[in-house]
Amino acid sequence: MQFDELHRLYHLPLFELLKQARAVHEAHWPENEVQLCTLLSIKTGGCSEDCSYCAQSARYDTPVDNERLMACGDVMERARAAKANGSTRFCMGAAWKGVRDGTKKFDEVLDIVRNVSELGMEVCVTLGELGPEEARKLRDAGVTAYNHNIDTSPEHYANIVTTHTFDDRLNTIRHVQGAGMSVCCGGILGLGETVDDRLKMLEVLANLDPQPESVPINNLVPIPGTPMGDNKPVDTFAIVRMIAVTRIAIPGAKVRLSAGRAQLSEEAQTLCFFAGANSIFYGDKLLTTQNPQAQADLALLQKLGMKPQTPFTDVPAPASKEDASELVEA
Ligand code: SAM
Ligand code: DTB
Ligand code: SF4
Repeated sequence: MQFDELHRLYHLPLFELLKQARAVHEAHWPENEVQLCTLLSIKTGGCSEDCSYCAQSARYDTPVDNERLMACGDVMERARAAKANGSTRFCMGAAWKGVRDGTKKFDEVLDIVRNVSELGMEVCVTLGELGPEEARKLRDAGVTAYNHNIDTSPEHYANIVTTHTFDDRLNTIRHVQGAGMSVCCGGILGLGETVDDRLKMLEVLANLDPQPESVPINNLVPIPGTPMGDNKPVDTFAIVRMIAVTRIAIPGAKVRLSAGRAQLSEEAQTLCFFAGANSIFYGDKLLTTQNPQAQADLALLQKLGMKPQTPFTDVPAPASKEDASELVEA
């Protein structure tokens, strides 16, 4: 789907847009389920990059303390607790520019992934830039999805980050696809972008081949000390419209209502679910910032008559390597 069509959909009368998004949602996701994902920051702060929204960049004086890579046993404790609380996906984030094969830290991450993947949840990691070899090793260790966001439009990206480029992000996504992992890729609303920037970001996401398996829509959590620390919240209806257009443009994706949910009312979140969001981060903390309390989330889903996604007996396999290499060659 191209920009003009996304623009037309976005600017429909709200109820017409929601009607179309509902129809797509019900055709693809009839179960009325919400995926619960637990996030864990396995290596916090001290990042070399200058992403101007991020609490973990070493360039800004933020409230976050730097922490080394967590020990495997400590990660496993958190992963087991996440599973016991009903999460079906465990997402581990590291504040790195990227990872390189042959380094001690990469071997440690592979070991963590191998252990977590035995628990029977989907395993997602977000470690920054990857090459083809790193991608293959992560897949073999048991990663089901790799999170790497494009965050905003190609045009706005250089206003937000200068230490890597939009094309660098796309290259990593290609390597993830080439290795046969699912791609989790989305962005942030509230970085001083225009609505057209948001739709240009969505155009890139919708034209990835294959389309992303999941699309996190983050709302900026303004972090004191960062260049975006005083940004104003995005209007709720703009968030809802963006989710609805994402649902229509990428019908098979989990659309994850991600960071910034603690700043949204229950009614605003409900509109987001109605528009097509079917995944959330679950648990009291995101990477470094607050998320709604787990009990409050379960109570909200119950009030709405929605169900947490049923835990798996078998974790769904990502696309086979053969399929993926055909896609890359095509
Ligand atoms: N270093 C890795 C990377 O850049 O891909 C992984 C971690 S990074 C924290 C993952 C994503 O979290 C970012 O791409 C961004 O979309 C989101 N994020 C980070 N800080 C945020 C904030 N303050 N508010 C909302 N979303 C944020
Ligand atoms: C994503 O798109 N959002 C998550 C996850 N992928 C790694 C991270 C949100 C971080 C919010 C800010 C923080 O807690 O530091
Ligand atoms: Fe934050 Fe990731 Fe950017 Fe590092 S690369 S500053 S962790 S968003």
